[in-house]
Amino acid sequence: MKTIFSGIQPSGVITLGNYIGAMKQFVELQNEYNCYFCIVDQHAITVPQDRLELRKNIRSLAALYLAVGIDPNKATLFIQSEVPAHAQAGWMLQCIAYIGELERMTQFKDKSAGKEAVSAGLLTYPPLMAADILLYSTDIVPVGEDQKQHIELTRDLAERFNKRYGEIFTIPEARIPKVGARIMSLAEPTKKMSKSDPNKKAFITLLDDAKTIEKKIKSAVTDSDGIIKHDKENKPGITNLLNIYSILANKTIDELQKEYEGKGYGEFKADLAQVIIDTLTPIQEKYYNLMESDLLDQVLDEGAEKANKVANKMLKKMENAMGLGRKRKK
Ligand code: ATP
Ligand code: LTN
Repeated sequence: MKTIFSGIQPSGVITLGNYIGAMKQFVELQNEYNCYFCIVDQHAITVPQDRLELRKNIRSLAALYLAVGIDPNKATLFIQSEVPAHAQAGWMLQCIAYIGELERMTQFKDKSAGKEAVSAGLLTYPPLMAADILLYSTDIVPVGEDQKQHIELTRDLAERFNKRYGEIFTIPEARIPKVGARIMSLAEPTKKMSKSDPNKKAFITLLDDAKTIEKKIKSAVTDSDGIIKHDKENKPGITNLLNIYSILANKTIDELQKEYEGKGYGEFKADLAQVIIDTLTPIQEKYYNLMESDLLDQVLDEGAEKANKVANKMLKKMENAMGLGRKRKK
């Protein structure tokens, strides 16, 4: 069975973008692969986080993983900081990564642009992500389009390590969905929807209530020509809404364009809001039940135990390959 690894940052409540680009795939993949899904809290602290908010977001993300349908009997769900091997392997990989290649990462450029103080962690984040992936001999990494560059770097680091120190890493591949790999901001449809966007109108979270969803979709930026047509270049707003609609309602873009021919944005947006509400309502019901149960801690404890076992084995191999520590008798 091939292995899958993916992570989501607990840097806010996850958005429709995270759901469509990543989480929805996880649920489908867990039946066919040996899956590890991680709450990457150490990645979240590359930008400032309020400690209480962070704690809340970690727990909330764990509950959302389960609420969307991750089955802990099939997949391993765990928190990154509860498996110390990630930070340890991350350090070793930092030592084989070059500053130049880290500076070229677009996520680093975007997140550091215009900031006076940028943490060193924001720059060295990709080797930690590489460690996440490589520790589990991952074959496939399901992610949204924005992570493609980080997976390519992971492959480069793995190949460099294998060449220098011995073939211990599996070279992973990104798996990016054909549609929905880049859901755009509702406020600026040429920018990616992001859970840490300061403008709350730019995204819909999985926990938004019906009224909020209606309001946010109603105020989503479109254009003034009134035609519901998929045209990324000239109509990025409507195109983004069509993509969301198509994925959540399981209808093709063609079907939707026909259905809404001659109809206005108002009607289209009202229907789309309803489709989103219908998708999120059952998830939210499960979520609130989970937040009150003890199941969450049990799942995370078991997940950490299993992940630690697998990760520590690879960590030992890495230390051995690089010559760290002492040689030990078995
Ligand atoms: P942040 O705003 O804190 O940087 P984010 O919303 O970009 O966070 P991540 O936690 O970095 O989300 O990403 C989790 C997963 O969701 C990744 O696989 C990422 O590629 C995917 N993803 C993030 N934003 C989108 C989007 N707008 N469309 C599709 N997939 C996305
Ligand atoms: N960098 C990713 C989150 C992330 C991840 C990973 C994704 C951290 N480690 C390992 C896949 C595999 C992000 O910002 N979306």
